[in-house]
Amino acid sequence: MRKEYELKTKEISISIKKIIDEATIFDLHTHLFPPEHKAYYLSGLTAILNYHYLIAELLSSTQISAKDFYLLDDNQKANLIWDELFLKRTPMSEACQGVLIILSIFSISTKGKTFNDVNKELKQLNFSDQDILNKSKVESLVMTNNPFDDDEWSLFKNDNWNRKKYRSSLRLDSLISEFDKCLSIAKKNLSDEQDELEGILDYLNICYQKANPVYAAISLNGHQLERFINNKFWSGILKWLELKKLPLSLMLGVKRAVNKNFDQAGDGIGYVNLKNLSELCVKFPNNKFLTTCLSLNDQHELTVLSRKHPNLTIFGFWWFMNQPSIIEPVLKMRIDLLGLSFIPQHSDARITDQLIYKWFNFKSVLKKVMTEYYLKLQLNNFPITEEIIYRDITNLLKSNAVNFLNIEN
Ligand code: HDL
Ligand code: ZN
Repeated sequence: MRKEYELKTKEISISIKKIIDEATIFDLHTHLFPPEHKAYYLSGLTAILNYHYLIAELLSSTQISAKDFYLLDDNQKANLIWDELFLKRTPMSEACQGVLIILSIFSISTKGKTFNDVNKELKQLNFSDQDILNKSKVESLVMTNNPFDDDEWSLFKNDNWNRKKYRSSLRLDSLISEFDKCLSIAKKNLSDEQDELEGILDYLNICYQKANPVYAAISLNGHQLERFINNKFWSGILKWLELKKLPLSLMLGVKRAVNKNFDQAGDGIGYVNLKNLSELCVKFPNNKFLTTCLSLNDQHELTVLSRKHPNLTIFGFWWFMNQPSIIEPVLKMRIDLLGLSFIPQHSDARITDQLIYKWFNFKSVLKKVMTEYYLKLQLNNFPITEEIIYRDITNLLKSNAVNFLNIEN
């Protein structure tokens, strides 16, 4: 039951903590799949330690070569990461502390234990995806679904999984990185006389019917964004998205394969000119753009742009931005400029267990920031009640995203 009266100063932080701890979440962007998609469902300590953030940390802080590392099997890799980053060194980084948060929330102590000791204890708990979603308070999440990866896309051949819990998206990066493969997949489903755009769009229509996505998504570096604006093919895709009332999630400023040897751990940050994003919003006023930037350098301009373009909504602390030390100042900047009308976070989780630590970390920063802002409001004679706090936190962690996507949660 929430307190109806105006909160006293000393009650505000207690109410904020309680309401944020209990708040359920709509996770706007993840790489997760339901357990029924067996080959793609990832959970448990081997998967947790094979996270590419930890691989990058291992390969850049030890003399272990990427070539030798990738010759190992997943258990050997996990063992090595555990020994090097958690036993021989202090697990101080965000990604290492994330592993410790998961284990501590599962009440597993790690003091001097080997990978096998911890792995055995975690396996015995035998948590399901729903157990993990309950612990992290994630009510539903959006997957990253690539319609041009036949094996991954085979998820939509079945109806044995929960489509409200696991929402789908249309990830379109392959249309940039491997266009010919996309065309051959599209043509497999359709007649030959159509032009490339028609062929791709007819295939995407089939995928749309099967997957019922909540948005389309693409990650772009600066050059790709620049070329995106006056490109006939992408104008056609944007026209289709408008007709389908599908927002486009633009994930900007990634530079793929900065270090090719590091495989999935080798991507980095590339320069992006956000004037191009502004031009895109003006040129396509009927398209809705969800946007996040990878570089700290772009955050202020992105937030200001979101005040200028009603069809631009910013979301999340993406990848290298998802560090508690960065989130706090940037979250404050976003609130200063936008109030609470943005989607503050997504997990980007690749292993289901990660939902626990990624949302634990964000909720910790959110408590601190919201307490500071509500106390400021109170000093300005604005009465704070639990009703107000509950409404705001529900919007930030769920309703802003659900309403933007126009879906019932
Ligand atoms: O392109 C993306 O969606 C990124 O999130 C990449 O998947 C990246 O490898 C990642 O996992 N970031 O957290
Ligand atoms: Zn991602």
